[in-house]
Amino acid sequence: MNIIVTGGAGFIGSNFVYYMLDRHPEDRILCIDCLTYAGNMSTLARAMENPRFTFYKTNICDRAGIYEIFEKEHPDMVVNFAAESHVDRSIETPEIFLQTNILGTQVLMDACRKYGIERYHQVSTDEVYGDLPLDRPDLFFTEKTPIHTSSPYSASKASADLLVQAYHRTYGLPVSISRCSNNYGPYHFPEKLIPLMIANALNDKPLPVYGTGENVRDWLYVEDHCKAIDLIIHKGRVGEVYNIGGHNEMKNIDIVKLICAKLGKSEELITFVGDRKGHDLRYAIDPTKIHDELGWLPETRFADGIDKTIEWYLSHKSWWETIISGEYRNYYERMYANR
Ligand code: NAD
Ligand code: TDX
Repeated sequence: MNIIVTGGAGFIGSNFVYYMLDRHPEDRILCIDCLTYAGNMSTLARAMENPRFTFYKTNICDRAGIYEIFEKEHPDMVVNFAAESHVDRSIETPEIFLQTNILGTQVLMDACRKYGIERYHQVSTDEVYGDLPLDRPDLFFTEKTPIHTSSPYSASKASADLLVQAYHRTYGLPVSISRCSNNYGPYHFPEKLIPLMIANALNDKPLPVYGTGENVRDWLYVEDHCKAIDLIIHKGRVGEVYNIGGHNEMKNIDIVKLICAKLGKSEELITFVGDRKGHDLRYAIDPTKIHDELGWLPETRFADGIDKTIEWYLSHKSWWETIISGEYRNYYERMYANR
């Protein structure tokens, strides 16, 4: 099979590229990524040596460029990871989120319609369901939970999901959608909570916790997410949505304290800063459907996953040090200086 993976130079996309190259020696992986600030060719260095991997530096909004790739490669499947993915940046500059996340999705699906496809898979997020209250631990997001978004990022992802469902109903495009909770693991860009705290702690810099730090996220090791998507594209039902989550809820402040403890750093580095606008309180996924239909369960316990992740950041310092010494410094200054 020829499988297009968009956004493969980013965090989850690159992990998926490596997962698929390892697990499916019969498949070719065609990565499309325009290399925004979040995309990194050094992440794909090992894949570039594999004859079953091809990289296209193309924007998913570039219709002519995307059609050209489809014409040449005759893909059997598309897995769309390409997105602007950081909530804080969406609050600062929403427009690019609407372009890439909604219009880029449309271009990819138009190409699928024009050239034919076995499966178009949209990688979505639990954030499309909005948030849950902190005092109702009995509540979880199911696939039937109404869409109710908070940030420009989540609104753009929800819009894309609706468009994907419309292309299925109207044009019969064979689609599937997965909505996943917060991922962590190797190649996570250091603007997100876990890698930012690891990098700052290692550099003895303040650890900026938004608001009270009581907000809850449901953490999933990235490889478990990749496995779930592999199952959905091969065995999942067309037209369906599958929630993917780890049943692993943690308060932000507890994650940051854990990182301090693991790295032998003082909790005095923790600095409470102004809250994120519209900050979602709690995400928690009910993964019953994907478990019952496809037998998926998360395999990595958080205790093991966080150790592997910290170990990875310790042994790949040049990967993240290169990132945080570049344009990232301006971002960090803008986002945190007067918070
Ligand atoms: P990321 O920001 O690390 O990577 C995004 C990648 O997409 C980058 O390589 C970037 O260069 C590329 N890209 C961005 N705009 C593009 C465009 N217009 N054309 C081509 N390439 C483009 O993101 P991530 O954390 O790996 O997330 C991947 C997907 O998973 C996203 O769709 C996101 O919404 C979803 N998701 C992420 C999480 C999470 O915890 N990170 C959780 C649930 C869902
Ligand atoms: O410096 C920080 N301090 C802090 O307290 C950062 C960067 C984050 N936070 C908080 C905000 C959130 O409550 O940590 C929590 C996690 O924040 P992020 O890592 O930015 O992730 P989140 O906003 O939960 O969104 C992530 O999960 C869902 C991904 O970035 C999305 O792409 C995905 O859809």
